[in-house]
This record gives sequence, structure tokens and C-alpha cells, in this order.
Amino acid sequence: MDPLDHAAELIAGAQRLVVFTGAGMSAESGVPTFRDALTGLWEQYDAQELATPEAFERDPALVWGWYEWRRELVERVSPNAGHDAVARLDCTLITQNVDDLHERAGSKNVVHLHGSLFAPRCSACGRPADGALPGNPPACAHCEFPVRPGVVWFGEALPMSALKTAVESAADADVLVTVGTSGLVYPAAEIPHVTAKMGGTVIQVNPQATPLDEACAINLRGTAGEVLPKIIR
Ligand code: BV8
Ligand code: ZN
Repeated sequence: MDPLDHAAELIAGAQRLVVFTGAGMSAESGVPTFRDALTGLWEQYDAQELATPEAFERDPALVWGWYEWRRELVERVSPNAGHDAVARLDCTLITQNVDDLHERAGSKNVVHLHGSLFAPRCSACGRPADGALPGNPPACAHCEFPVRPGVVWFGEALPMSALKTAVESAADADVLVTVGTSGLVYPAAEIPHVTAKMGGTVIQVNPQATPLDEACAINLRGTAGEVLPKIIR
């Protein structure tokens, strides 16, 4: 059977469907993937260097500026055909992405394993940054400590509730579709393996091979914007 038809049949017939997405999901919207998130202004820095508490400690203005640049870029772009297709599904949607393109395409209850560009909070008291005092980074209105991006940095624990929901739904899934992730960053990269280990069927959409290939029953070598509308009918 044609792998696209097979994938479409598995998705249509899934009782407990999970979709797991990474930066490749937003690439066709014009959002650079994590590995090449440092285009233009930022090519002289290593993403894994900037996305850390140490970098923010060392140079808060540089790190805050990088996230503001990424947030403003996301605000200027739109969801792509892949986001629109996923939004038509009745599924548990788990994303590693910190953009809001799934929500803007209409997906509900999106589980953000690595936080969001749109949830800055105080780096000390943790309060949301509403009403923060102007600055680069802004200062918390409550305790005047620097506001930080609402994302999970390397070396930081993932939000417990998001991770718990992700692992439980992956373990319970009969079908999991993984889209646009290099499957290199843990513990998020475990998610597709959990479904495979528990006997679920994993379908991958990615133009390249990834370490997730071995957990996948079907590997669709293509982009989110091209493939997803063909398998979500
Ligand atoms: C933690 C938010 C511990 C910030 C991100 C072993 C076990 C556990 C941890 C580790 C471990 N070994 C090392 C670690 C530490 C580390 C880690 O995994 N390092 C890696 C580099 C080895 N993990 C951590 O630090 C995590 N925390 O372990 O804490 C702990 C526990 C308790 C208490 C205290 C501490 C936290 C990791 C989260 C980091 N934050 N994002 C920000 O965005 O700035 S990660 C970031 O990179 C993304 O969110 C994503 O998760 C990750 C990888 O990006 P991808 O989404 O996969 O995108 P990428 O660019 O890599 O690839 C794009 C893919 O798309 C490619 O495959 C490409 O082919 C494809 N593609 C391209 N175009 C398209 C496409 N696909 C479809 N369509 C297209 N058009
Ligand atoms: Zn504060």
C-alpha cells in the first residue's frame, strides 16, 4: 500500500491519536528551525549557547534581545498548511516549539514541553511579566528583578505537568505522528519512543532521516506543509 494512504488510514482510524511537533513544523511559515535559528543577526552565536540560564546571567540584554527578535518574527508570519491540517484533528498535540502557530491555526490545549515566546515571567519571583517596567530586559513590576523569556533553557527542567501529560498520552496512544523534529533533545525526544515501546504505531514526517527513524513504522520523507494535508483527510 502507498505509504501516504497507509498513514492516512492509520490516522483516520486512530482511537487515541497524538501529534508531536518540532521546529520543522514552523519552517514553511518562515520561522528558522532551531539548528538554523541563528540566521542573519545571530549567525555568530550558537543557539545551544544562548538558550541557557548561564547566557542570560552573563548577558541578559543579548539573550532577551534574541527572544524578542524571535517573538516579533513569529508575530509577522502565519501558520502553514501543516498547522491547518493538524488543527482539523481530534488529537493530543504536544509541541517542542515555543511559537503560537498551532494555536493560531485553531489547535486547542496545545502542550508546550519547552514553554512559549509569549509567556515571559520574572526571573526571581516567577510572576507573569504583565506591567513590567521598561528595560532590556524589562524589570518585574513586583520585585524589580529582570524578566526572562518563558521558555525552558538547556539544563532546566521541563514543566512537570506538560511532561506528565506528554508521556502519559504517548504511552496510551495507538498512533503518534512526529513532525519536523531532529529527535536530539531530551527528554522530549523520548516521546515517540514511548509510543513505540508501548506497542503504538509511530509515523514520521521529516525531509531528513533522524534518530527517530528506528521507532517509526512509516517514514514519510517530506515537509509538514506538503505531507500533512495528504495524510489528514
Ligand atoms: C534537562 C526552548 C535536566 C528554548 C529548547 C540526556 C537526558 C536528559 C537530558 C540531556 C541528556 N543529554 C543531554 C541533556 C541535556 C539537554 C539535551 O537534550 N541536550 C541535547 C543537545 C543533547 N536537555 C536539556 O537540557 C533539557 N533539560 O534535561 O534538564 C534537569 C532535570 C531536572 C532538574 C533540572 C534539570 C531541556 C531541553 C530544552 C531546551 N529548550 N527550546 C528555545 O527555543 O530557545 S530545545 C529546542 O531544540 C527545541 O525546542 C527543540 O526541542 C530542540 C530541537 O529542535 P527541533 O525542534 O528538533 O528542531 P531542529 O532544528 O533540531 O530540527 C528541525 C527538524 O525539522 C530537522 O529534523 C529537519 O530535517 C526538519 N525539517 C526542516 N524543515 C522541515 C522539517 N520537517 C518538516 N517540514 C519542514 N518544512
Ligand atoms: Zn518579580
